[in-house]
Order: sequence, then structure tokens, then C-alpha cells
Amino acid sequence: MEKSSNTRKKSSAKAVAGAAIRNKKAVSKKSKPVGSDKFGGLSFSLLRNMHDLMVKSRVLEERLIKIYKTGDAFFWIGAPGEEAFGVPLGMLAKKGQGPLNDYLHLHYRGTPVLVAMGMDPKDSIRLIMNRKTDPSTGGRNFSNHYCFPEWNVTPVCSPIEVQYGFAVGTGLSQKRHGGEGISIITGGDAGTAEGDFASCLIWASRPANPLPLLITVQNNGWGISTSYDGQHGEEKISDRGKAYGIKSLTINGNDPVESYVKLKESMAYIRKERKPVLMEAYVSRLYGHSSASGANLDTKQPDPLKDFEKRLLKADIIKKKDVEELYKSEEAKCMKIFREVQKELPPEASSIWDFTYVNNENADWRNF
Ligand SMILES: Cc1ncc(C[n+]2csc(CCOP(=O)(O)OP(=O)(O)O)c2C)c(N)n1
Ligand SMILES: [Mg+2]
Repeated sequence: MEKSSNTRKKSSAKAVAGAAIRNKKAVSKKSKPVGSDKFGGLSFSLLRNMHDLMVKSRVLEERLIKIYKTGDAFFWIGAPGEEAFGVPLGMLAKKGQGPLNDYLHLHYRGTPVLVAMGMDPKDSIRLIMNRKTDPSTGGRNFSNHYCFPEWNVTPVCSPIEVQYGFAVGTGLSQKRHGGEGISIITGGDAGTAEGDFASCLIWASRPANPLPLLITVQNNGWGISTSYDGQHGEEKISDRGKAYGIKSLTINGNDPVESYVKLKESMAYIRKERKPVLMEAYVSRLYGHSSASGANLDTKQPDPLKDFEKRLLKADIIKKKDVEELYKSEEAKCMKIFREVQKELPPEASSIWDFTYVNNENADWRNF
């Protein structure tokens, strides 16, 4: 039954507070330096690069939202608030095709990962605007449903959590093949209620054949409008990995330094040991779930980009003037791309059956 708006308001306030507390807990735990200094021993050029990529991802996502709001796209869903986790993940992924490289089974908040891997923002804008030039889906799917076979980025699926099952397949092939390639999965907290998540933990951890999987959960405290607090008996999602003997941890995914350090450690372990890691990362959901919930900025959530920026400015690692220039030039770049993509065409109706097969043949039933 529908909740009254009053009850919903109360429970959403509670969930926001819950997410803030979870973030605070993680922050207070991590406020002890992770490495040799307060930036985890990371070099200044790496920190600047990480900030640069986070800005690129944020500006692109905010452009996607504007494209939706001006009526130039039907739907928006994406990743503002997840840059501090997604960018380090994309930077550390072994990019390429085939089992010696990493497979990425992303969900619909993958823009920061792909920006860090070098995605052209034009490809993201073509996707949300359903242009036939969109390399991911030929203009047939919506925002953030990426697919880049040349980088082992498998198609993002709208049904939540199925990617945890797909990853078992690529993980098995990588285990059999040998080498250091791993399979990386991203997904949301609410989705872990699906059986696919449990199946993934089981397949990943069988003592007879453990799999090289980096199983991540971006915990933003919400599944659309259902708050985390009412749905999880376990204290932390990562606790569930322990029952399977999987190396498991929870991190503050709003801190790019902590994300980078912990991801690097975990990925090195998986590459070498050929065993899984379950990593839960607390993240923000800065513009709500999607355009279906309005896509307006939620100022109550911590903003990982602004917080990181403040730290870098204070430490004199970046300069205010350069930061302002960076935002300006990225915004101009995305606007120019939008204007160009506006002139491109949607897919033709006749291409609807492309890449759909029955018995290895094109599935257009009219030709049978
Ligand atoms: C199998 C399935 N059930 C329901 C939905 C509808 N749905 C889309 S997103 C979503 C919430 C997912 O929440 P979470 O996994 O926490 O990810 P978040 O959106 O918060 O990042 C739901 C229920 C769906 N897409 N697929
Ligand atoms: Mg969620």
C-alpha cells in the first residue's frame, strides 16, 4: 500500500540521517591516516588526476540531467555522488579485451568508472539522447547503460543485480585461462536482496574453485524510495561475505583516498591469490534515484567531490583558479558535444532486430 507523504517524509529523513551516520562512522574510522600521510601516501599528481576525473564525471552527469530536463532525453539515471569510489576503480582496472584483462559488470551508475578509463563524454551523451551513433546500444537503451566490448565492459542490464551472476561466468573463464585478469562487479545495496547476489557469493567462494571476483556494493542507503534501515538484518552488507569465508570489508566510498588505497590492496590480492573480495562502499546519492524522482540536488548528503576539493585546496595541492577553469572548460566541452549530438539521427525502425538472435539467426520473425 502507498505510504502517506507524511510517513514517507519521516522515513526518508530517517534514511538520510542513517546514511549520514554510516558515512560518519566510516569517516571516523578512516580519519586515522590510511598510509604514510593524510593522503594515504598517494602522490600529488595522482591526487590531482583523481580530482580532475571526478570533476569530468560530475560535469558530464550534470549535463545529462540538464539534457533530460530540457526534454532532449526521455530518462536519466546516473552517478553523481559515487565519483570518489568509481574514479579510483576505473583508474585501477586493467583495461583491454579478453580474459587477461579485467571484466567490468557495472550497474547504471558507472559513469565515473568509465570516465576514469577514458570514455569519450560524447558516447555518454549519445546514449542518453538515443542516437544511432551511440556505441553502447545504438540508441536503444537509456542513460548509463554502457557497453564497451573492447574494454571488457559487458552490457549494463536494467534488471538489478543480474550482473553478479554474469560475473561468475567471466570469473570462471579467467580462473581457467590463467593470468591476472579479474572480474569486477558494481551494484546497489537494495539489489543485494536478490538471489543473484547470494549465488555470486556461493560461486565465488567454493573451496574447490574460488574465483577472482571483486564484488562491490555501493551502499547509498536507498533502493529507490525504500530505506536501508528497514530492510537489512545484518549490520553491514560486507558481514554477509564472512559467512562464506570471503575476505570482506566496508569502506567510506565518499573518500577517494580511502577508496584508492583499499581497492588497490584488494585488487592486488585477487590478482595474485585468485580468490574473491567483497567490498561495501558507503556513497552518496546526490540527485535522488533517477529522473523518476525529480533528479534534484539533495544538499543534505555529503558531496564527495566538494569535500575532496576542500582538502586538496587546503593542502595547496590544487589552486582555486585552476579548479574554476577546469569546471568552466568541462562544462563548455559537454555543451558543445550536446549541440553536435542534437544534430545526429535516432536509429531506424528496421534496426530493431539487430543483435537479437534465434538459433544463431537474426530474430526478425517476419523473415522466418
Ligand atoms: C529485478 C528488478 N527489480 C526491481 C527493479 C526496479 N528497480 C530499479 S532500481 C531499483 C533500486 C535499486 O536500489 P539499489 O540496488 O540500492 O541501487 P541504487 O539505485 O540505490 O544505486 C529498483 C528496485 C529492477 N530494475 N529490477
Ligand atoms: Mg541503493
